Amino acid sequence: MSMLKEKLAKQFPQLKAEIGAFVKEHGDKEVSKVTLAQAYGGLRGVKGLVCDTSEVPPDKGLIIRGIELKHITEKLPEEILWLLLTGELPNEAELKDLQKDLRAREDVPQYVWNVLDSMPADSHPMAMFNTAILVMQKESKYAKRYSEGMKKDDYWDPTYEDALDIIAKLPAIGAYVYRKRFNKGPRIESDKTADWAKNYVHMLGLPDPNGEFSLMMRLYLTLHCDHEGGNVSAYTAATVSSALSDLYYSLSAGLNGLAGPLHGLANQECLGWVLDTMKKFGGSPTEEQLEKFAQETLESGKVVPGYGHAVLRITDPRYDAFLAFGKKYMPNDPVFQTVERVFNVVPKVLSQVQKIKDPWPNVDAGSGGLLYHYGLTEFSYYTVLFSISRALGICSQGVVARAMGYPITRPKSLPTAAFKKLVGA
Ligand code: HAX
Repeated sequence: MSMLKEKLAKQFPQLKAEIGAFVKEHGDKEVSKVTLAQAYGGLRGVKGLVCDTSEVPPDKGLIIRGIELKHITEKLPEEILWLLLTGELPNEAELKDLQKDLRAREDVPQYVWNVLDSMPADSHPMAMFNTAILVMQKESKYAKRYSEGMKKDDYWDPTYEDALDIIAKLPAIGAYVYRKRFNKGPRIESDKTADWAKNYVHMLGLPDPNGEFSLMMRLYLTLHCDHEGGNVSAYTAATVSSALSDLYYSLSAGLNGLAGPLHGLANQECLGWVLDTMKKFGGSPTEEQLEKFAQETLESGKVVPGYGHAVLRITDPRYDAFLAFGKKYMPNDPVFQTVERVFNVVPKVLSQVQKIKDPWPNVDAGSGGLLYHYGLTEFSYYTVLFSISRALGICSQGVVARAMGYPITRPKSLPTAAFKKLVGA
């Protein structure tokens, strides 16, 4: 048994008992109220979900298992996966063991390549990526064990196996989606000596002469890993998973949500917006020009992508981490300079619009400029990168939910007439 699985096998029963006792003792206490505006407003701020892998306080941003993001930006994504699942960072032996386990699971079935090859040449990279995950559903160890009959207490075990199987394969799948969709040549075989992020860069086939791009990819795959349980992708995946659908079904469902422009697709839209400003003004625009461009975006009824957030009320620490990386490695890159300048201007513009609750940059405002610098210029691909990272969190949340035996999700809906009656309107 791998060291990670062994650790979880010890932890989970104890945690489940703790949570069981906690809910038994305090189960009737009120934790949240729901106003009519919240019911019609995407349930913003309603505390009705449990997520133990990470939390996002509005004034702090992402905290993974109690550790603020700024303290773990140097970590490998594999270390973050261990942290998400266990609540602790791995020691050297544990990390090596996990990396070895992932490597043993990384081979992708041939039929996945065949399916991707048969998709329309102009498919969106996210549709290709999510199709590849879904088509592998028949590999699910959870689905197989469930159909054979398994005790509820064992559900987490094959879910964990599915999680590791999927995570191990995602870099190769993502890289092939890139090479296929953008005519970059044949598939590149995995480098069995590289870590998860470096191997991904290797399989993308983009130049990385001094290893900087791999460093950036490590950071990218760490920063996007998880963002508590209420965002569209995590919540969707958890809902699908709560029906005891396996992780292949639930992860692809969640990532279909990530493909929306108000969620992960902002990643691609944001760089498009930055490049549009450069095209319009023939190079890196001045702050005055950017201010005008942002105003025009708002006046045309569009959102400024990469800015605003449903939960955060500060500059996203993930954006801060990207900005720091850019300042260190590409301070003179004109696209990066524009990204920086946008940050000096857009919050001021958005602050003047009363209805916008958060004028600050989110994770998507900074990453595109860095990817562009390293030659990953096809920005419709960016959400696939986001997905590979987010799979760490979604899969971890799925394993934990199975281990805790959480039930099927079923909030209550009412028709408008019933709400009118409820509030005496
Ligand atoms: N530009 C223009 N208008 C904005 C805006 C922005 N960046 N951010 C919010 N608003 C508008 C909203 O569209 C909304 O307008 P309506 O009432 O007319 O619909 C109003 O301000 C109130 O919105 P809010 O309460 O401040 O924000 P929400 O919780 O409703 O939405 C969003 C949060 C992230 C969806 C929103 O800020 C947005 O659309 N931002 C731009 C897209 C983006 O960057 N998305 C990525 C978010 C991070 C993420 O999930 N990455 O995956």
